[in-house]
Amino acid sequence: MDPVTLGIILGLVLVGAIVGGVVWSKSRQRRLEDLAEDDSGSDLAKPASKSAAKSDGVIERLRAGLARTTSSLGLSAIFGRDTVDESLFEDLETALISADVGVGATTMLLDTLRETAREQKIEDAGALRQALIEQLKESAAGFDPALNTPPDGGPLVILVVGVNGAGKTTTIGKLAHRFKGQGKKVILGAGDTFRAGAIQQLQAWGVRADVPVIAGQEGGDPASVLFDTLKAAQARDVDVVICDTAGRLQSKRPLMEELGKVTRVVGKAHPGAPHEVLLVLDGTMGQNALSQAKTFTEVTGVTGLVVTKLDGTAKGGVVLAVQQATGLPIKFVGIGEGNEDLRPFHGPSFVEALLS
Ligand SMILES: Nc1nc2c(ncn2[C@@H]2O[C@H](COP(=O)(O)OP(=O)(O)O)[C@@H](O)[C@H]2O)c(=O)[nH]1
Ligand SMILES: [Mg+2]
Repeated sequence: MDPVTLGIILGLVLVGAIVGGVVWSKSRQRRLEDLAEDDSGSDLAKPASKSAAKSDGVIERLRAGLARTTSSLGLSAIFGRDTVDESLFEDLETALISADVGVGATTMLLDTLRETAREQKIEDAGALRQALIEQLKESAAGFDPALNTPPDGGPLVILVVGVNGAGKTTTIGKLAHRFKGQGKKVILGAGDTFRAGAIQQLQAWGVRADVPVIAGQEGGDPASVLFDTLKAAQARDVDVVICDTAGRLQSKRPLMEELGKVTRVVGKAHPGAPHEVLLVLDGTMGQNALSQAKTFTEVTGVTGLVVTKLDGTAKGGVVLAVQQATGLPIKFVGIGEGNEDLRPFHGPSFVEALLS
């Protein structure tokens, strides 16, 4: 065989091996994703026994989603020491602040923890860790993550607000999927008429979750689209209405005022609505999320928080501070981009997943 032919044959063999490898690794990735999907499921839509059997998987998934924050906290090294001394408290302070728990919240946490350590004469680092966990669980337990129920027996109307890119539309898609899995009749309103492609993005989620989307024109009046959505919901005897809105910067007053108008129009179309105004906060923003929360609360009467993208951040510590800082409950957390990657927030389990 001449060297040129040999070269061509070897080349073909090499290309074949590369293509085969890529196809194999893609199909393996798909199988892993399928397994992950199987593992999650919509808890409320499943029979109790099955859901209890799955609860380990759910905590594991939450823990995996929080892995970056957990490793940035580095608590294992801090609490792996032999003694409790001032340097341990100092390192703990640095760790909490770097995971974006915030200076104010960290100081308060540590003051209480020092006091507990003194009172209970805690000398063992493991026991101190447990005391911190208990303290955080206790403060988280004061917030009720349950969704409000409409007093009139009509549809539950949820308005979703937040700055651009926070994860509003994605959260709406996941919520639609979740409610649908619970056997509820859902309708979505494409109230973000501002951002290019926002209507199509919501419509795509509508197709995925198999729920209708009421939409108008890009650049149109969001209040009128949401008015139509509520009228459609009444006509079709829907259980849950979820309204998307355009991302607003908290510093841009007129946009915030427009959000106030949207809220009033929704209330006109259906007295008492919206029953929930969920403020979506991007978990990767850390402490900046807190200032957004404060401004939005002034304008729209936020009833609850959703913290997204906890899977992609080392700043998830903000979750430990945001309820205290705003006085508002976190109702859901986002831990990925898939249908099932929205978890109802349960403070004590969150603390367990993050710190245990
Ligand atoms: N990793 C991750 N990405 C998310 C999550 N929630 C939203 N995203 C992504 O964040 C980006 C912005 O989301 P989008 O819903 O369009 O934000 P909106 O402008 O507030 O509507 C998209 O690429 C989403 O896929 C989450 O919980 N985890
Ligand atoms: Mg959007």
